[in-house]
Amino acid sequence: MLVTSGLFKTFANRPLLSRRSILKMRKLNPFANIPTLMTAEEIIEFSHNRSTRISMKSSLRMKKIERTRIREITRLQEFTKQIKIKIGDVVEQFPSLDRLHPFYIELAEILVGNDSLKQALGAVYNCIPPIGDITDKHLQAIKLAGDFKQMKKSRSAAKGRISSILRATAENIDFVIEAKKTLSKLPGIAPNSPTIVCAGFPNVGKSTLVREVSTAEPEVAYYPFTTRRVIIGHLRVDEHSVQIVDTPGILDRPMAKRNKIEREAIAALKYLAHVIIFMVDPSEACGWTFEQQINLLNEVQKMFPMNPLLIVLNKVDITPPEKLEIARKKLPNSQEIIAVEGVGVEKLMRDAVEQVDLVPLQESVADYLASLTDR
Ligand SMILES: Nc1nc2c(ncn2[C@@H]2O[C@H](COP(=O)(O)OP(=O)(O)OP(=O)(O)O)[C@@H](O)[C@H]2O)c(=O)[nH]1
Ligand SMILES: [Mg+2]
Repeated sequence: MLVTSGLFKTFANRPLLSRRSILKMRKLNPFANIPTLMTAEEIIEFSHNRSTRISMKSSLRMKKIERTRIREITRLQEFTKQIKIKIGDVVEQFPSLDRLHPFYIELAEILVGNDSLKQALGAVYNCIPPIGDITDKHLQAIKLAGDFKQMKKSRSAAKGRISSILRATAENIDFVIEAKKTLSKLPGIAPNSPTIVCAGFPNVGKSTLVREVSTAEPEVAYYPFTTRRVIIGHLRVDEHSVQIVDTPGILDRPMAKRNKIEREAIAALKYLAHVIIFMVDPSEACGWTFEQQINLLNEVQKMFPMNPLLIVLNKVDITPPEKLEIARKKLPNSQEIIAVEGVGVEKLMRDAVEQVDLVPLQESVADYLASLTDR
């Protein structure tokens, strides 16, 4: 528990953000707003049900065959209309990848593959013209049909052929649905809030720190690779609303050898970090040596030379004095914390926010607010 008063004590008793506003933050993920999408079979069944339930108005004085003709035409039109709406939903409700925040573009690439996603969306969309053609052709046949049987036959032939087109692209629809499921779990990012990204080897205590200072509740465990995706927490540092990003641990190895989870962490550093907190565990209780952690630190500094970076020695409560001495000598500009007890974390957050150039962020918020009143 926290020993400090003021800023962080408030978090323990009263969360910074209500559940509602946290849900709202999630909505900042463009994939979280996509409505539920139907599979090919669901679309067919839904459209069929709609088409059989449609009521049509026709005069009772009309001949029975003409009333049947109108009914068959209306049913087929309704079937096609619903199919097109639902196919349109799959494609149009998906945010246009090119216009997204680069973090989401990169994550979509890592998690689902942007080319595969675009190809699946394109294939689904390409079903619409042939469906229109089949409908027109069969509507024409119904209009010209001389008896009931022919009318019904044309209507059901059209529905059968349209259903086949849809079934042929079922895999593409499934791909889009899966992609939506995966991407909607990504955190929402407030693009103009100062953002601290916490990185380091697995098991060094990143999630412990993020839990301690923010609204996020990432899992903490004594074993490595606990955090498997990027998690965002929110906190207030004086008058600033700040985001802190917990990342999966990264190992000291070449980029080409990194797995999807590590690449997610790198994407957070690359696209979200205004300031990086690089956490080192000098006790080596994490399972990796101090030297290995230094190598990773050097690599991260090389990858992001423009980013302010704070080095933090965590777990100083269990670090033997001789190891702590070596760490202090090697990293003279580091801060020491005990994340698990909240010791040193308030100063760390203040120092991190101080590193962020807030002026451009504030200006972009001001521009945004001004653009709202201009309308
Ligand atoms: N003694 C001590 N233990 C700590 C401290 N901070 C974290 N730990 C412990 O270290 C272990 C790993 O903590 P996590 O926060 O899960 O580490 P992580 O860096 O998020 O790990 P990954 O998600 O696997 O990358 C847990 O058992 C924590 O309780 C600390 O300051 N002192
Ligand atoms: Mg973690």
